[in-house]
Amino acid sequence: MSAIRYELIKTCKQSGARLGKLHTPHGVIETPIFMPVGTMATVKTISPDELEEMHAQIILSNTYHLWIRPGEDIIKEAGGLHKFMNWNKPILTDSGGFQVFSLSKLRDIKEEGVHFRNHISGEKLFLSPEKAMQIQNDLGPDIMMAFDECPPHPASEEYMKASVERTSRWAERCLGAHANPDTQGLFGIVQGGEYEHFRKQSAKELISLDFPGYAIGGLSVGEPKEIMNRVLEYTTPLLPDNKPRYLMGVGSADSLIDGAIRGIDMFDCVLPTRIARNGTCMTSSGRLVVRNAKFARDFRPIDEKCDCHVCKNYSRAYIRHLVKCNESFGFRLTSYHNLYFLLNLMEQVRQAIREDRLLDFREEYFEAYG
Ligand code: PRF
Ligand code: ZN
Repeated sequence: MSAIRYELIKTCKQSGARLGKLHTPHGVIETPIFMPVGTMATVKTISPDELEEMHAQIILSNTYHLWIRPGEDIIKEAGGLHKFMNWNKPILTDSGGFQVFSLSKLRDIKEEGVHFRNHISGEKLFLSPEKAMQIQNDLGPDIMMAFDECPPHPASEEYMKASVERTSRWAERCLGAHANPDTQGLFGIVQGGEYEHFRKQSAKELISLDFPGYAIGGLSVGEPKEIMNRVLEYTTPLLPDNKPRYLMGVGSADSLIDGAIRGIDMFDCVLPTRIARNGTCMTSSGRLVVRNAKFARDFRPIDEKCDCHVCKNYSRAYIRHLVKCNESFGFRLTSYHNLYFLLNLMEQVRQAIREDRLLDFREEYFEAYG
């Protein structure tokens, strides 16, 4: 029995977007969904109670960071990541591959795995498909990710071919090393950059290994949005209808809508919480930089159309003051609002799919967004 089961409820007659349910050991997730990121076993500044209050259904954490600190042995001893951080809903962990590529300058990719240096202490480390599986088995998330390579953008055809083929071999090793397939689902990651033939090859090789879900990696790495949309247009139809599709590292409001239209079910990104910590808010009329002097005497909420706890109780002027003074409560308020905003956007996307009107919704949304 697979730990993860995707149930397709319906497809939008206007756009082909999918409304579904993802069954996991820690509950059912309604898709399409945005997953807040809790890299260090905490969604920065937000408590698990607050995440529940804003209807977060699943969060993401990172193998690489938790391996380095505090170490997966300590989290295993605590009874697993859910218990350790007091979050009893589903958790997905990324495999560490991407974090090694984005955080470590000195790295050496070999067939057996990747040698690199700890981005904090400089200590020599080695991560492989087998090690990434052992760490994720010890952490105990509902969904684990295969150990892949996210190639740089742009990458030559020659480089991409070698990388995609290695990612497929690594995926097979991940399946072989996975100790708990009955309680933890392992997703494969389709790579191939913007080369249609490599996306096809990658999807085909991974599908033959029969994962309970598939991610699309290697996007949002510096390419224009039109390219990402085109890659999604030819990649999602290659994936099986009865498995979830996860677009990794994408979290701007427009890309969530455009991804859902192209058949994506799951998204994650640090964007809402990262920009919140420098005083930028996502709103129904676009981004609002609350630090800006023009908000000094603006006593309206961040977004007049938002009904989150922050928008019901605090003004732009107050939040600007806190953020300008580096008060941590200010960053809590902007982080809470931004996460609520994206979770609420996905609820609206699901409703538009139910009503077969996601393309109309997109038009209306982009009109207001400016
Ligand atoms: N692979 C993994 N994690 C990721 C990515 C990837 O390609 C991306 C790409 N946007 C974000 N996170 N394992
Ligand atoms: Zn709000």
